[in-house]
Amino acid sequence: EQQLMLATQPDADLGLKLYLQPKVSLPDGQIAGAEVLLRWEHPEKGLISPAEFIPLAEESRLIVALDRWVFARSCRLLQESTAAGYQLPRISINLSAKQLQEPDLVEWCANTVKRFGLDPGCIELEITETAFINLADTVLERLQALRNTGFSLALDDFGTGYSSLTYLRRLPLDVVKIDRDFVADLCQDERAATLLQGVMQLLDKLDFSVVAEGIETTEQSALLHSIGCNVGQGFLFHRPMPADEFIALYYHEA
Ligand code: G
Ligand code: G
Ligand code: MN
Ligand code: NA
Repeated sequence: EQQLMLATQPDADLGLKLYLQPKVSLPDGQIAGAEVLLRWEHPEKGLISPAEFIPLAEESRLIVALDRWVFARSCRLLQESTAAGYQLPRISINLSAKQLQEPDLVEWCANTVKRFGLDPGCIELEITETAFINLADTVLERLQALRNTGFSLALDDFGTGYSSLTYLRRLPLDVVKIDRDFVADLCQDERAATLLQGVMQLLDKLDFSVVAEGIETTEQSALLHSIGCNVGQGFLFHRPMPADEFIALYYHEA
């Protein structure tokens, strides 16, 4: 337990690095934010994707410490950037399902942003749909409290869960992220495009901001924009990159 506590300290060197993937406004590509994605620099094997180690960490409470380390590191990045004269756009941080089971989640997040002198409004928390399969009242209250504290909440991987529409009705959300499987099918499959067009109208009526993930082609980008999606993320625009590269890119563009 003590080791878990230590590991959440942002200066602990775990061989882990924060990468940032820009979110851009469609269609002009201006940077509107960034998602923090973890990378593990293994001394022999090189860069290891979180797709390989996050599922393992999720089998135990290690994921709680890992997510909190990412959160604290991200706060430190924002603080240090501001001190160096670089004001970064809003940063999105992934929270795993297990995190929502932690009774001290809200207090910990609020204390951590305060410790770094940050406004919670500069952080968005991304939570994958499948985290809500067992939607307990305590979880709903925790989400509401996070939002009341000032964090934005994003529903990640929208459309892949079992009751996506229920989540839209019940969860206190600001942003919905369209899963990249939808985006991948968009230009080959007319029914996928029609479905997404209807979904976009629905999300617009419910006043959610929408981000499309996994945009790889200009055709996808143009189609998404034509059906009302104003923000996107994907290899077409930028791959995830080290934080210093992101800052250079953002300030070069700004
Ligand atoms: O960056 P990449 O696409 O390889 O990420 C693979 C998976 O790992 C994605 O599902 C992504 O959401 C997840 N992931 C990346 N960084 C983090 C993190 O800091 N915390 C959690 N919980 N998941 C992450
Ligand atoms: O689960 P989550 O949505 O957080 O996953 C983010 C993952 O998606 C990261 O691992 C990131 O590297 C990956 N990703 C980002 N853009 C693209 C893209 O355009 N195509 C594909 N295939 N993956 C992407
Ligand atoms: Mn995500
Ligand atoms: Na996602």
